[in-house]
Amino acid sequence: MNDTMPQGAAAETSSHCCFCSMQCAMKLIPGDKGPGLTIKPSPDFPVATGRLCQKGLNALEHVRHTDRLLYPQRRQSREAPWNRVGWEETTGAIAGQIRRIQERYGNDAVAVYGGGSLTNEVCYLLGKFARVALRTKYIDYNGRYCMSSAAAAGNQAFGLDRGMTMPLSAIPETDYLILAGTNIAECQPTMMPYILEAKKKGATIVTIDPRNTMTSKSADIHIRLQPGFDSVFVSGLLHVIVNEKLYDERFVFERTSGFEQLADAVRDFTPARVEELTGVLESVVRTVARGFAKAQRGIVLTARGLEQQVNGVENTLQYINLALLTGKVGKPGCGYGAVTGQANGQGGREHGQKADQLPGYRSIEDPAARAHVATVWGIDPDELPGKGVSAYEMLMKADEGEIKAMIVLGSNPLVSSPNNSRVERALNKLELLVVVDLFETETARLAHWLLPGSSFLEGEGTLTNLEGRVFHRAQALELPGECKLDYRLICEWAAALGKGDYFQYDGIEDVFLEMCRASSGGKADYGGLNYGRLKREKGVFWPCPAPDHPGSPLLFQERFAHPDGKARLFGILPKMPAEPIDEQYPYILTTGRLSNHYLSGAQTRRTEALAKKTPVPVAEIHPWLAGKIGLRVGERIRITSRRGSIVLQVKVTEGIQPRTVFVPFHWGEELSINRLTVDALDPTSRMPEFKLCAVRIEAVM
Ligand SMILES: Nc1nc2c(c(=O)[nH]1)N[C@H]1C(S)=C(S)[C@@H](COP(=O)(O)OP(=O)(O)OC[C@H]3O[C@@H](n4cnc5c(=O)[nH]c(N)nc54)[C@H](O)[C@@H]3O)O[C@H]1N2
Ligand SMILES: Nc1nc2c(c(=O)[nH]1)N[C@H]1C(S)=C(S)[C@@H](COP(=O)(O)OP(=O)(O)OC[C@H]3O[C@@H](n4cnc5c(=O)[nH]c(N)nc54)[C@H](O)[C@@H]3O)O[C@H]1N2
Ligand code: SF4
Ligand SMILES: [Mo]
Repeated sequence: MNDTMPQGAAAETSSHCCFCSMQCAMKLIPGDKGPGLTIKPSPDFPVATGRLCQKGLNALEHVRHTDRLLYPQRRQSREAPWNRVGWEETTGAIAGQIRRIQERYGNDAVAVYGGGSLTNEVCYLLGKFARVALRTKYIDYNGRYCMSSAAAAGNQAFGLDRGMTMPLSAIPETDYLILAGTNIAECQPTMMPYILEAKKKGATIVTIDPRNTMTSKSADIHIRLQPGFDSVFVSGLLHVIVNEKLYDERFVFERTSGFEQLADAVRDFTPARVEELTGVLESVVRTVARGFAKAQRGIVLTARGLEQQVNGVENTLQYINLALLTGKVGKPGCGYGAVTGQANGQGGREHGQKADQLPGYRSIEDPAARAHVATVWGIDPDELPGKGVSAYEMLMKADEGEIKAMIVLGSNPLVSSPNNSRVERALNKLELLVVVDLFETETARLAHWLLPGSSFLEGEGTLTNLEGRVFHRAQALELPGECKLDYRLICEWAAALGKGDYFQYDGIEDVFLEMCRASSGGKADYGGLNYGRLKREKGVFWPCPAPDHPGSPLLFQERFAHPDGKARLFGILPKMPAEPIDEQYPYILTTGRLSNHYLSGAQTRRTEALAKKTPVPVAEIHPWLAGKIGLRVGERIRITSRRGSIVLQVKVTEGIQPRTVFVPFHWGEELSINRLTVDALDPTSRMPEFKLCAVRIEAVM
C-alpha cells in the first residue's frame, strides 16, 4: 500500500459497488488491526439486501492499489518518459493545445469519450462540456458497445428506453422466465436470488445461450443455440403463437400496432424449418412457445449475447415481439428487460453523453429539445452542435485524420473496442490524447497527458441501476495524493477554455439539480428528484417529473410512450452475420465475461484475490472441435480471424455449441481477443459485432 493513500475512514461509511448494474450497497468498516478497512454487504438498500459478489467484496483493493495514479503526468512524445506536473500547468496547457487544434482544424477536431461507470452528474457534465465549452459534435461513450442495441429497440418498440420495464421484484412473481444471451449468474450474481425464488415458486426457466453457463444450470430448458440464430429461433416461437392463436388478442388489438407485419414475417418459420436451420428440436420450439404464451405471467430478459451483433437491434425487437404478442408487458409479474451492464449503464445513456442526445433522453436534433436545454444552460440553441457519431466511428475519424484530439474519461477503449489494432493506429495518430483514469491503462500508454481521476469511493453522486432506480452514493473516502474529482476537473477545463461562467456550481448536488431541470419534460424525467429525497426513499424510479410524483417502478400499465400510446410489433426477417463462416474460417468466435473480471480488466486484473483465481483468458471449445484440430493434452490453440491471431490455453467442454469458441475479453495486449473481433456495426445502433466473427483454429505446443 502506498503511504499517500487514505488510511481508511475513521467511522463506518456506506457506498455502492463500482462494478455491475445491480449496484449492491456496501459498508466500509474500519479495521481493528492497523489502517485496514473492510467491505461488508449492507442490508439497507432494497436491491441486493445483504449480498455482494466476489468483485464487490474485493472492490477496495484496486482503489488503494500501488498502481493508482496520484498526480498528473505528461510527456512530449509517446516514446518519452512521463513527467510529473502540477495541476495548474496541466489544465492551462491542455486548454491551450485544444484551442490551437480547434483554431486550425475546427471545433469538431476535438472529441470526448466517456464511460458508463461514471455518476449521472459526471456523464451530464461531460455532455455539457463537449457542447458548451468545446462546441464539438463529437462525444460518445463506452455504453455504445453495451446498451445501444437494446436502447434502440426499446425506443422503437415502446417509445422509451428504460432497460427493464419492471422492477426486479417482479421476477419472483412470474410464472415463466426466458433468459436470452444473458449470463446473470456471472454478470449480475446478486440477481440470482430473484430467479431462484421464482423457480422455487414453480416458475419455468428457459435459457438461450451457445454455452452451458452458471445461469443455465438453473434452467428447466436450455437451448444451446449457435451464435447469430436468435432471430430464427424466436421467429419459430412467434410462428407457433400466431398459428395456434395463443397470442393475447385483446392486448395486441388495443395496445399494439404492427401485428400483420409480424404475422407475415414469421409465416414460413415453421418449427420444422427452425429445427432445420438451428438444430433446436421442433418439439422444443413448440413447448417453449406454448409454455410462455399460456403462462399467466411471463418475463423476457435479454443481454449482450444477442444485442452485440450487426443485427442486434432486430434480435432484441424479436424478443420484445414475444413479450408484447403474449401481452406480458405493463402488468404485475410481467415485463421485458435488457439487463443493463455497467454500474451506471442506464443513467449514463440518459443525460447527454451519447452522440445524438441531450439530457433527459432528448434528441439533439429536436428543435424543442435544443431550445429547452439551451435555456437551462444559458446559451442560444444555435450554439449547440448537431449529432456526432458512435464510439467506434469516432475512433475511425481519428484514424482518418478528422479528429485530432480526444479526451478519454472512464473507459479503456484500446482493450474494449473491436478490431483493436486499428484502434491503436487511430489513437497513435492523435495530436493530443488526454486520459483521465485511476491507472495507466493500455489506452493511457498511448496518451500525452495522464490525469488521476476519482474512484467510486471518493466521489459523491447519483447513479441509475438496471431497474431505472435513481439513487444517491455518498463519498466514503478522501481523495488520495493529488487526485481530483472528475466533475471538478471538467469544470476547471471549461474555465480554462473561457467558459467557466457556465460551469459554476456550489458542490455536486447543484450539478444534479441542474441536470434534473435539463431532464425535466424529457423521456428520462428526473424533475422531481433531489439528494434528500433519494436518500430518504432509497432510490426513486424514473420517470419522476415532480416532487409529489411517486416514481415509476412498473412502466406501461396504461400506455406506451409513443404518441398514440401503442407499442409497435415488428415484422423481422432474420439476417446473416457480418462475417459468415466459410472454408477458410470455419468456426465462430464469440466473446464475453467471467465472474472474476470486469470489462477491460483495468480494475480486476489489479485485484489479487480475483486475478489469482483467473490469471489468464482460457478459450472454451467442444470435444468435437478438439478432435477436428487434433488437440493433444497440454497443447494450446491458435485462433486466427481476418484481423489477427492469438494463442490461448484451452478448456475442452461438452457445454458449448460445437462450432463455437468462447473467449473472455478482460485482457490487453497479446491476450486481447479484440485483436480478432470484427468492426462491423449494427446499421441503427452502431453496436459492434462482438459476439460473432469467423475464425480458424489450430493446435499449437
Ligand atoms: N463478472 C462480470 N460481470 C459483469 C461484467 C463483467 O465484465 N464481468 N460486465 C458488465 C457489463 S458492462 C455488461 S454489458 C454485462 C454483460 O452481461 P451478459 O450480456 O450477460 O454477458 P456476456 O458474457 O457478454 O454475454 C452473455 C452470454 O451471451 C452468450 N452468447 C454469445 N453469442 C450469443 C448469441 O448469438 N445468442 C445468445 N442467445 N447468446 C449468445 C455468451 O455465451 C454469454 O454467456 O455484464 C455486467 N456484469
Ligand atoms: N470482445 C468484446 N469486447 C467488448 C465487450 C464484449 O462482450 N466482447 N463488451 C463491451 C461492453 S458491454 C462494455 S460496457 C465495454 C466496456 O469497456 P471499457 O470502457 O474499456 O471498460 P472499463 O474496463 O470499465 O473501463 C473503465 C476505465 O475507467 C476507469 N475508471 C473507473 N471508474 C472511474 C471513475 O470514476 N473515474 C475515472 N476517471 N475513471 C474511472 C477504470 O480504471 C477503467 O480503466 O467493453 C466492450 N467490449
Ligand atoms: S453483483 Fe454487481 S454490484 Fe453487486 S457486488 Fe457483484 S459486481 Fe458489485
Ligand atoms: Mo457493458
